[in-house]
Amino acid sequence: ESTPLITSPEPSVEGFVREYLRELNFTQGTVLERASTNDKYLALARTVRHYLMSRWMRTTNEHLRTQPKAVAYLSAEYLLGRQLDNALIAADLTEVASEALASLGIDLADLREAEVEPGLGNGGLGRLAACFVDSLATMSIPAIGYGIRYEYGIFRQNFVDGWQVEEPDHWLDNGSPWEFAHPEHEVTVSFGGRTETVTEQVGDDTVERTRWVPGWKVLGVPYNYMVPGYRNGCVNTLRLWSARATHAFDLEIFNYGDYAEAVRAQTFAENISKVLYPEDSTPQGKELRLQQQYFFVACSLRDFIDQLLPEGFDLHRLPERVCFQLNDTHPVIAVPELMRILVDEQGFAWDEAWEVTQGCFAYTCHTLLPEALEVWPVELLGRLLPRHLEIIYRINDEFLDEVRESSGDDELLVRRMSIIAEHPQRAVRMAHLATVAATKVNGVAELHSQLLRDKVLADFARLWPEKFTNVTNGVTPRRFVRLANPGLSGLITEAIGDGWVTDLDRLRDLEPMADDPEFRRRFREVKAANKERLAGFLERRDGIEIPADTMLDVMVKRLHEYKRQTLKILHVVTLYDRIVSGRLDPEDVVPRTVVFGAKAAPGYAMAKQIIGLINHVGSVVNAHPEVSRVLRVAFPANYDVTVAETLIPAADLSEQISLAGKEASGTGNMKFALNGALTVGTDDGANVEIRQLVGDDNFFLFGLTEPEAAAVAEAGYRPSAYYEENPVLRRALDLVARGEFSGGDRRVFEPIVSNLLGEDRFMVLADFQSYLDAQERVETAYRDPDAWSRAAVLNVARSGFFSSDRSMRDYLDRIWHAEPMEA
Ligand code: DL6
Repeated sequence: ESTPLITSPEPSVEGFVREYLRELNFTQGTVLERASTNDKYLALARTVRHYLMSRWMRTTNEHLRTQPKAVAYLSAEYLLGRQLDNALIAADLTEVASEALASLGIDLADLREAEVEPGLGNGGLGRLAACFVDSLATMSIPAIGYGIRYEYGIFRQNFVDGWQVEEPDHWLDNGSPWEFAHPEHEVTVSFGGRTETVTEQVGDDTVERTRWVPGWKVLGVPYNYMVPGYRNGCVNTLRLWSARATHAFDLEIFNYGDYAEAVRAQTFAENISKVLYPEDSTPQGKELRLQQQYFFVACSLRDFIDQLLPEGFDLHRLPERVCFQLNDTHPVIAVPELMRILVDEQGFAWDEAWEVTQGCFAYTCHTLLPEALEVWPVELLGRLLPRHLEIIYRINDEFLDEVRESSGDDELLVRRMSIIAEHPQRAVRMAHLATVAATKVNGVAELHSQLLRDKVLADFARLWPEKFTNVTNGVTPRRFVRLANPGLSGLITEAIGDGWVTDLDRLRDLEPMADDPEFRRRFREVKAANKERLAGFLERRDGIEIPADTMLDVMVKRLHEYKRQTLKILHVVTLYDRIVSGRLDPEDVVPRTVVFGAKAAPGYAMAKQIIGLINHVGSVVNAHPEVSRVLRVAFPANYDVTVAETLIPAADLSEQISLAGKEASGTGNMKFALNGALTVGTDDGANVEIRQLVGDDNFFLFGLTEPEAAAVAEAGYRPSAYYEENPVLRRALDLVARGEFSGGDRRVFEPIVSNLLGEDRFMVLADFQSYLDAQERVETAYRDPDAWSRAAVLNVARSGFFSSDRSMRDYLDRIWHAEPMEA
């Protein structure tokens, strides 16, 4: 029985004013006349929380009372974006808050700007996790998100002379009004040490048990965040863990009088949740990263068992109560951790424990690049988590027996499938461990799941075909349409009602509007207003000028060679060259502004070179009197969720140009289509499904297909042949090589040029001509604004499938088998 709840206030303007002033005076400790913008923002955030609080308490209580099957999403990253507006729309409070603030002489828009977004993720994978928890709450699914409360999120990107410079992200500096610390629920996490065998008497039998004798410990303190569903009374929880030194640790050292050592020990422990690793596709053999991974899953499993299950719960039944979804391999160390809890702490027999464990985990793979599949050197894992390594060995032994039995002792197959790699060093293959343990393994788009089955995990798919499934990614329509694009939202709602916000398939009802000239006109008006809003935003933020009336051609995503920002910039160079050399009359060019947004992992030298190239080309293009009349390059630094929300609704053209077979899904591609941009893209990731749905006529396809690219690679790809045979390509590359964009210095971009000519792993040169042809088709189409906007409206109407609500339904049907709670 829980105590009666104090209910949240009913929304009214006067009530809101009262709550707000109370927060400002009593919590923030200031008065309106002297309050800083940050004071006003913090008071507003706390006021909004009041209105969600009783829903949150009620949802939590209901979960504890009814013990439904829950989804526990384990993710090392959540790229949340700003919280204020999302909380306001979820609680249906935007108007009340804005009127209330206006009556106090405050503009809500000014306070929005004061919020620093928590950048607790690198890119698509972390943003996907944030979309998923939003959808789970909106669908009233009992769910909890577990992750890490990094003190420093993804680095802030700056450009100095066009080159990326990273700065720390002090996102907590001004206070974080959306979190609730619960030190009383701290969890102790152990590391290091050794294992030992002890004998125990169980009844008449003497049994041998292994025990872990850890070397050191840290504490995990949970911070809870509300995850409000959209106007449905449900508020789920996101629980992020922060590391603290154990008290015993520093006290002991203090007693010896070594103050400096005590502080060092504390720093050592707290480093675990200090900073987000700024890598998203290349594993780093970093000890601290493995510490982070184990830290957060150990806290989360302990928390789920101790806090969310009733006392005395029979853990044999755990699979009835939870599915732990492993978001990529980062949380996979949870598998041996659960085995350790069941076998070592709960006294389960190995087989019993394995059955429970296999029933509790499911694994999502998010990559196709072999180098992005995480492996941990056995030496490191054994030093940090000796008991877990033993458990992994035993899982592997039993698994390999199964492989031998089913394959007639095919030792080559055994080596390929083993959880332990032998070369170049002994290491644990986390994707293999996840696949062996999981009830289901899914890819994130149809093509990706097929390639997982056929290539990356083919041996496993042959052994267990029924384990493999697909769930195509999705994005939340609340943040990426309703909030980010109020103009389009209003237009849609006026046409088909507001049900689309939680049932995005309803966008189909817009299809007939594509043929209505008046609707198309208003659609164009919305796009134009969004471009104006973007222009103002970039002017204020970066001093970047976006000319009115140009096609907005946008490529925003992490900087990675496989995504091929190089192909886009070579297109820009080609346009520049044609105009400067007089082969193209600027009058014949559709004016366009090419916008880039991309962070490069700090250790990824080639990606940083490409950023330099884009900025240097941009400077030359923008400074050229003739070229800049029809072509501009804009590269605002520090692309993040907040920038995305202003940029995507303004875009005309969405660049999704990875080499086919390399991008697992992409989710930016979905956001653009939903906001009425047309895609120029390869047959890769979710582009395939986008094109199928929006129709060939409304999508600019180019490039090799995955089987074609594989065949080219197989036959021995020679990029220089394309350079030799294509004069347009040759001119573009020669310009870069000759130093046209680097003040005549040929050395500056030499690594890019020689990489493209010598290796070009992602076949930029092979796809170059096809890409130029597609861009010609784009130009032709854009010259007819009415036909373009018809295609854009059809993109919106036919993209409802890409709601993360649909992704959640697919996970529920195919993997989780959990049910929504009664509203
Ligand atoms: O599934 C979310 C997102 C996909 O949309 C991208 O295509 C994919 O590149 C990204 N994967 C990663 C890989 N990280 N690791 N490991 O970020 O996932």
